[in-house]
Amino acid sequence: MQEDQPVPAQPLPTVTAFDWVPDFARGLVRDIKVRWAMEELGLRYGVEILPAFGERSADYLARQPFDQVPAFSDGPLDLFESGAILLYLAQKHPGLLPADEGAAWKARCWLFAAYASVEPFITRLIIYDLFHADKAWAKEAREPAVALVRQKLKRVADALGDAEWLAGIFSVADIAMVTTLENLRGTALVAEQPGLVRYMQRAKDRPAFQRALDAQLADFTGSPPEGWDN
Ligand SMILES: N[C@@H](CCC(=O)N[C@@H](CS)C(=O)NCC(=O)O)C(=O)O
Repeated sequence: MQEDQPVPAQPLPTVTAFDWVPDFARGLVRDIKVRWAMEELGLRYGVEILPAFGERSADYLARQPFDQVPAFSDGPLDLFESGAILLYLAQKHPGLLPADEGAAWKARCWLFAAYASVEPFITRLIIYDLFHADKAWAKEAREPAVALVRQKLKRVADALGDAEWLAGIFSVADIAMVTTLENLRGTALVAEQPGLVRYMQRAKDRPAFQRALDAQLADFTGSPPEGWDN
């Protein structure tokens, strides 16, 4: 290429997000994890807004086989699963994994722990509370579900101890864990673990988190489906 010719602009990495979600989900939709990581890394990104309801484009399933958000594109690369996207970003750009190899693996372990050892228990409880609270079977099932969430929260709190972050420095493990625990915001369960309350606050006080949250909220410009009663 001749020197006087402008270098073509690279398309920005892009994350998908919804145009509308009900109030209880605002700030929790998983594109926030990707936005937060991008903000921490100081990287610009684009957002592809998808209709939350109705038809999504035919090729979207090829990029996100579960027809969910987020999907992430970086040049020719299409990724799905927010945890994989976090790991991709942390491996591509310095800043969100510790430099020490052992500590970096500890961060990866904690990222997987957020998704595999904590999230399923929280999700079950949230489903009972949000969608089945009036059903007798859910009322019965809630107590053992809460007990399991309490147990997981205690394990995370004990492992964190007095440390600031799960793997030494702030890392993708903390983005994964904090956004997972945030799903309990409608309950008093995190409040039972003062160490976790401080941890969550420390993380959410980061300007990058606030920018990610503001950006997600600002992108909810759509309307609820017809007949929706919030
Ligand atoms: N394990 C996936 C879960 C993705 C997911 O549950 N996305 C939700 C939003 S937070 C979604 O798109 N829900 C709409 C649907 O399932 O139709 C990830 O972490 O990326």
